[in-house]
Amino acid sequence: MRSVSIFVVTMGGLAATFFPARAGEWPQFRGPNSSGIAAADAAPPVEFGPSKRLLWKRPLPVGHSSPAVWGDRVFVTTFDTAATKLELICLAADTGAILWRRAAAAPQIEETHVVSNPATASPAADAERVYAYFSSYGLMAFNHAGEMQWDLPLAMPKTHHGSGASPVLAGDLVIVNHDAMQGGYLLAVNRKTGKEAWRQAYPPPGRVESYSTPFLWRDQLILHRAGVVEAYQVSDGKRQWSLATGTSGASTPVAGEAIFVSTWNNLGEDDQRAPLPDFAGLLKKYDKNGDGKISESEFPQEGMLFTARPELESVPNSQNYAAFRTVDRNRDGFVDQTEWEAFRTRVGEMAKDHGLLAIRPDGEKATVIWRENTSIPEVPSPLLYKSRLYLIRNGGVATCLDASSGKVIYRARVGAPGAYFASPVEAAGRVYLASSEGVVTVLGTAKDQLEVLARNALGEDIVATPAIAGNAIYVRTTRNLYAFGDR
Ligand SMILES: [Ca+2]
Ligand SMILES: [Ca+2]
Repeated sequence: MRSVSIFVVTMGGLAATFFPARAGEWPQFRGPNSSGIAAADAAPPVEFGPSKRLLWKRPLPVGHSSPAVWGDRVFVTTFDTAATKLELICLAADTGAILWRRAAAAPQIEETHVVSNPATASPAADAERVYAYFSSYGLMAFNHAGEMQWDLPLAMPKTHHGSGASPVLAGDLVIVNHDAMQGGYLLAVNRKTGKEAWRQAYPPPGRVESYSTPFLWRDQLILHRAGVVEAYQVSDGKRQWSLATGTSGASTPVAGEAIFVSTWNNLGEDDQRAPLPDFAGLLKKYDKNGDGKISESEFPQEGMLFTARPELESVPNSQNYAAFRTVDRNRDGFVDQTEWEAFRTRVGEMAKDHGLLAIRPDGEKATVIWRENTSIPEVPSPLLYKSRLYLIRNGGVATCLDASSGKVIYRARVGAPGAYFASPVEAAGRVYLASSEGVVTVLGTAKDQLEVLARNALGEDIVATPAIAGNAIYVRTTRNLYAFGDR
């Protein structure tokens, strides 16, 4: 235990200096400490594309994970759909040549949401090893030559939509949010040995798994989980504080002086809530036999739209419908006025918790310093750069906020519509935003209004967050991994 306490002291100091990255390193999901902030001397191009500043292009099996970069190596996880094979692939950073590939012997493959994939966890890398995590398999570590260092199979959790969290490095540990509908836990494993350091079970009720990557802040791991933001001590996994809030727990927090979490509720914004008529309006539209209540056959067959994801209408299961049985609480086969108004009230209450929260721990709880409720992304994480927060929402709606006050500096469409799953990243004072339709928009950060420096169309769908190391930006589309930069 002594070595653990020494490590915590060291770690606190390191975290306070924000893990400055050196050139050529993008060690895990969203780079140094999952911040999305590249090394200070990173110099990726502004304008690039399939025929502009292309260093190399490598076809890969699908996967939504981001590349990790360490020195002359790029690591990425993939899923070969036809062969049902999960792999960690190592490529040469200068040529894109595949140096080695190692399969995870998963006994079964997790079911995922249609927009997700069993290879969503980005690898993490350090000078000695690379760590790969698949929810369907567990954790593995290899050295840079591809020799297995250790192997830690984990029972596959039961989830609604599959896993989404990536492993992160914290001191001597690799941390994994191995979440589940029930029985999920936070796991810390020694980097060198693969031995479990601690395992902290998430408190019940679970019901819905979370998808976010833990964020290391001082000596705590900040977790954004379904219905809660909470912190665990790095040294022993003990829960420190928690803040209950209605959120799906998809995006990764960031932190500076305060902690910023993009909590998201599918009823949280005006354009996500279908207008539900009052009971008189409901009767007028659906009460065909005029008995003053709505039978199951009168209720709209497709259900009643009650939450929407604007601009994602073409994505299967992206819109939510209220089923008749959800509203007919007493199961008498009719929706009456009491039930309908109770349903509308429930919807209104569920809508309350939502927004980008700036929070500060306060004993076993946390205080919300400020909250921004509008244009909050569901999946992309916030980016904190020079005391400003950058958010990108579906449709290409960018919001820039003052991190200390929450004041909106600007909110504007960047001109690249469609869904956004990739998180914003920063390098050389520029913010890079990748749309699912394959456009990487580059923003300047020096002005108080939107400044679009480039819109780079790759012509292929993008789900993964780009990685930036040295003078290159690595962009993974659903088919290829691209490296762009000046030779
Ligand atoms: Ca009726
Ligand atoms: Ca009823």
